[in-house]
Amino acid sequence: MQRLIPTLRRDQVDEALISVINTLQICAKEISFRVHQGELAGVLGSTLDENIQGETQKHLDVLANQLLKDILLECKHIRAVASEEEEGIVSGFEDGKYLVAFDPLDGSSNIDINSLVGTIFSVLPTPESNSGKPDMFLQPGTQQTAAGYVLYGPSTMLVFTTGRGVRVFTLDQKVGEFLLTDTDVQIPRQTSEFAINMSNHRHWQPAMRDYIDDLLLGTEGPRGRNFNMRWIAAMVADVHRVLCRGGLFAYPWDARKPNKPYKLRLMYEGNPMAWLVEQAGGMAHSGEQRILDIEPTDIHQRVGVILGSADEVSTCLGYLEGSQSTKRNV
Ligand code: AFP
Repeated sequence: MQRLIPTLRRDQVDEALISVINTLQICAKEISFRVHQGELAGVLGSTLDENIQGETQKHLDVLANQLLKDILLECKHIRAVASEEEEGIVSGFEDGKYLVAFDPLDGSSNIDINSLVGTIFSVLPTPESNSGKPDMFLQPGTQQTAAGYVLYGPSTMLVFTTGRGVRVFTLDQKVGEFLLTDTDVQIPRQTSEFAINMSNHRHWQPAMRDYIDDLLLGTEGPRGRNFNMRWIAAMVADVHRVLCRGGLFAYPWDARKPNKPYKLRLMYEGNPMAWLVEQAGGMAHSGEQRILDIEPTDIHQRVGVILGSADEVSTCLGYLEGSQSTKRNV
């Protein structure tokens, strides 16, 4: 089985980017070790703090964030990093070619139940302005040069794209190396499985409720077939399932917080996952536009997400079309 670096060279990836991805895989191994040690590493449980998003921080969130920052900022090709856990950006080498945005431990509420978590990352080119400020990161997802995630599950997997399809590597614990286990992930166009937090049903816009209600009607409804539901409560794991066997994943507009109606973050979750899904033949949409075309205005901005099997995402968008003006009438 092929190792990471030779695969990147075969894909003719730029040497500086290879170095960035190599640094990311070093971080992944460090975090994987601690996640798998669990209680034995003494890092489970919550801190007394909240992160910049107002969410309770877990000890492992803090540790993963620190590891990523410390290791990535040693790489001379990295100009700066932005993390879900940090208010501002952290600068690296002034002439670094790349920026890295990451969610250090997505799904961290799963840590204490020994369930799936992961690290999501997005690599962007340093813009000409090289301002050293957060605005360097405000580039649409179409500008990403690499994006992916590490899933810390029964096995640790590194899944990423550099724009030449989606590659999957599995960490061989015996030799401590990521080995290529899938060269070209493809999401089936059709699916009978969806993932959404159903407890938010009453807060969605009416068109989203109609779409999900029709899925639930199964053979007795307009879709004429039964749909299965899965929810791991970690985007990284739910999207991994979609990449493995298809499905629709959605975290849509929610009426509870009128000025912050979305939960997921564009730079650390929406963009990298959208690019992976598109590279695997799927679709990724905010409910209003293609996620990768969104011009970000803030490194921590949130976004609606509907992604997965192309035909199913199109069907869902068909329900939402023309309903934008009714959003506030839920
Ligand atoms: P945490 O990292 O704080 O656990 O949040 C993960 C997440 O943002 C995303 O990965 C999930 O899709 C979503 O939350 C699940 O949240 P709910 O189950 O509360 O809807």
